[in-house]
Amino acid sequence: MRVTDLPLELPGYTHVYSGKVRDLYAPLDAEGRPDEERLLLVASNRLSAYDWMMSPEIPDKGAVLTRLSLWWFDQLADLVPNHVVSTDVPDAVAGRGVLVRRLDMLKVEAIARAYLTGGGLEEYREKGSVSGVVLPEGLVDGSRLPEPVFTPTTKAPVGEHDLPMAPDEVEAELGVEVAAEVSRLTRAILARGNEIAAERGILIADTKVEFGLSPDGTGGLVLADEVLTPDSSRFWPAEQWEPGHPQPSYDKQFVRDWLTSSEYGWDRKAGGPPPELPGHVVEQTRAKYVEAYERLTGETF
Ligand code: Q0Z
Repeated sequence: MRVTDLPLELPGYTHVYSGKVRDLYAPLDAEGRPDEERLLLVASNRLSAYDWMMSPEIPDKGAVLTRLSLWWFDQLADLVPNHVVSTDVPDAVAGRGVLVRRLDMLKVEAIARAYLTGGGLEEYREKGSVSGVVLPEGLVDGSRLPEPVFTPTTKAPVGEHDLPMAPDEVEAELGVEVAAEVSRLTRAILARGNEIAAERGILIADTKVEFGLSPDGTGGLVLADEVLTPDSSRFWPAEQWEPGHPQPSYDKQFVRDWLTSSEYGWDRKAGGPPPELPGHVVEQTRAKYVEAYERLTGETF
């Protein structure tokens, strides 16, 4: 986050934390102390590409992704309970803020992969397996896996990269029982997501979800944070899916193409910051987020 982006001053809330593209606030109680049971999760309009924050922001991105997450929570409600309490939030964050139950978050990034690419592809090329799961021979970039594979990572601080966790490391962190449940649920969420999305022209290559537990120690795992959005998942356009090379990104392809095109000719390997996005790229990118929302949910944004 750039130092020029100050958190919002929301009356009745205090800023807790900001990630790259989202912000967390805590409601204040009558005595002005932070509520220990609730958080306000706010999705910003910020966009990152090639590990850089883009400027300007993408209008409506935070609201589109928030509505998409809320819709997915409903689609997944028979698999796992979620942290959502209310969408009654301050006007300044209307549509992109959600009041949630404050949970004890697990210190594991729960990732599942349904298609092979990125770090999973690298591991497969080296070892023929991904996170300890032996895969068939002959898979290439973009291949569909026989079934979703759980590929957890550590939660690294902002700016650092997450590292793969071996199954025994996850068990040491969570206990054998919770580790098995996190794996099962993460794979089930991605499988359900792809059942729904594939009919609507979108493939979800992989996804990252976060789970928490009630601080009172009762009850099982609760699905938190955002779920099955283009920020937490790789969305691919189904009609362009062609294993054997990197797949185009559903949401970020206009940005990537423009940044590396001759029109601007940004050399990302040279290390300098990216240019301001032109209006047409911002508008095309906004349209892709809206299109994903409308295709998946069947609702107008
Ligand atoms: C989520 C994150 C950020 C948004 C903490 N229900 C919950 N209970 C406790 N903690 C969290 C949640 Cl969702 C929690 N994050 C990730 C960071 C903005 C989400 F800056 N961190």
